[in-house]
Amino acid sequence: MWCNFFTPQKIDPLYNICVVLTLIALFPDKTDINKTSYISLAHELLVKYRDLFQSELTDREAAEIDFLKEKLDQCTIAIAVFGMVSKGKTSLLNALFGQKLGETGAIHGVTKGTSIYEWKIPMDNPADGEQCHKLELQLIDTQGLDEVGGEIGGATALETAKRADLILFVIAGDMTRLEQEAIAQLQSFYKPILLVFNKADLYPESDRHAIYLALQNEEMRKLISPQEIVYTVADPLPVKVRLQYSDGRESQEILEKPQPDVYALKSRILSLLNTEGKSLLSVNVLRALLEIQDVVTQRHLQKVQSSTAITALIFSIESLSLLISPHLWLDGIISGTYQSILALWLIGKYPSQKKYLWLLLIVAIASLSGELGNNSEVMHYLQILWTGLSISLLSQGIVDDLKRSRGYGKLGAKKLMELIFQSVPANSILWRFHNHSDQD
Ligand SMILES: Nc1nc2c(ncn2[C@@H]2O[C@H](COP(=O)(O)OP(=O)(O)OP(=O)(O)O)[C@@H](O)[C@H]2O)c(=O)[nH]1
Ligand SMILES: [Mg+2]
Repeated sequence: MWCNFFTPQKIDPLYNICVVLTLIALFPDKTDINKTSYISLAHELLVKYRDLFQSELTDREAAEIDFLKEKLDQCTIAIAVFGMVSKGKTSLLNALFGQKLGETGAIHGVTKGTSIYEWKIPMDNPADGEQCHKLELQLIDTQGLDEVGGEIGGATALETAKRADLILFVIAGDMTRLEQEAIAQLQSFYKPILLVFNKADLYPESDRHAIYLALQNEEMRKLISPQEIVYTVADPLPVKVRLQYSDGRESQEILEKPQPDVYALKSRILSLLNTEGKSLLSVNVLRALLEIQDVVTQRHLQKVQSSTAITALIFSIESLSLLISPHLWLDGIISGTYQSILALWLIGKYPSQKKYLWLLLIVAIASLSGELGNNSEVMHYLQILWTGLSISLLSQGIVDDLKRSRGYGKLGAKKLMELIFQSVPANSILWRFHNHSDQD
């Protein structure tokens, strides 16, 4: 882009140098995406971004990046359990772990706030040298959503939803409007959701089927695909059992509590984590990084725009110096010096744009040496025009690059996310989720 301000006929060798250098600067890094895991690539992006933008990040943003890095280092996947009160969220976690972790009860609002339970799961056939041989699972139990106004509006619920990699939304029958709205809201965080139809023991087979069909109506399909619905019985009601005695005593009816049935959900979670766990983790970390990048870029752009006054001042001084300078060779020195000062100042200010700015410096020096041999009056005015153009192109280039680097380019989280979405198997939850979000 810096070459626009040269005309090939005028300064041939410089034009060529500029084209070659621009191509080198723009040429992408040759990272072999197939040989490096997404986790490592996401990790690399995080670290690079943190190092380059250290001076631009607020304490909160730096801490968030450290948290994301830690998440990748530990291979931690957070699964948050949401739903209205008393749908069996805590019972479900107890059943999944096979032990009593949290209090349950028929009274509404047993769980207050959030509780985190950890679970380490080994991965199937991890490749040699591959990261994440074990995934550390964090299961997060939450307070019933109707306890916090039926919305994911409470600070804790909002934070939990943002941090989750996967959401289990627990219902216990046909869905209410409030539940549908809560799911729609959770979807705005771009997290895959499994719909857990708990308390299945309370419904005879025919009712269960009717509810299942209702969950697949057109409106519901926009929210959740039928493959994402799983039945569970986390804490079954006791059933009557008749005891027959062989010694002739009279038979007796007693109440016996059947075993919970969360097998389908457990195997669904485990297979999902085995096949897509790492992609899920990478995508969510990248999405969080993208959010930070957005905010930082926005702030950065405002600063660049506010530097326009300084740039205009530099241009005016440089033009004035060029106008009053008696010799062309002096013009070369003036313009070379100003361009170099500007480039060096910008390199300190925008370290991420270093490559382009060094390029500008090289071009400034090259232009100086190129002009020493020329001698014409027109060159005087061309110099001023060139200075103005190059400064304006430089500012525009920085703004454009910053905008681009937010999503794509070498520091772009979006580009890597796209690669991950392209690589996940068709019909996986991430694939469905991605295609589903694209349609919205
Ligand atoms: N029949 C039946 N009852 C269940 C099942 N799962 C949970 N329950 C009962 O539902 C009630 C609520 O269960 P909890 O696990 O406390 O529900 P929760 O969603 O965590 O409730 P809060 O923490 O209050 O929001 C308890 O009385 C459980 O015994 C189930 O699969 N079948
Ligand atoms: Mg609970």
